Amino acid sequence: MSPPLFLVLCLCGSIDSSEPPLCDVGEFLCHDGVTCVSWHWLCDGEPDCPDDSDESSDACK
Ligand SMILES: [Ca+2]
Repeated sequence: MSPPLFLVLCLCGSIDSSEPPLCDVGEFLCHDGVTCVSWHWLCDGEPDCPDDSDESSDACK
């Protein structure tokens, strides 16, 4: 009966990133990994990322 540590680790892993921050706070990193767009542009009906990932279903959930 172990506690759900994987949940904690998962949450911490998403916050304590080992990668350098590519985007400023309030920006969304496109799935291409290099393009940052404002969160205000997320799911606004117009693709702002080169790969349209700001309008993808997982970004707009
Ligand atoms: Ca957009």
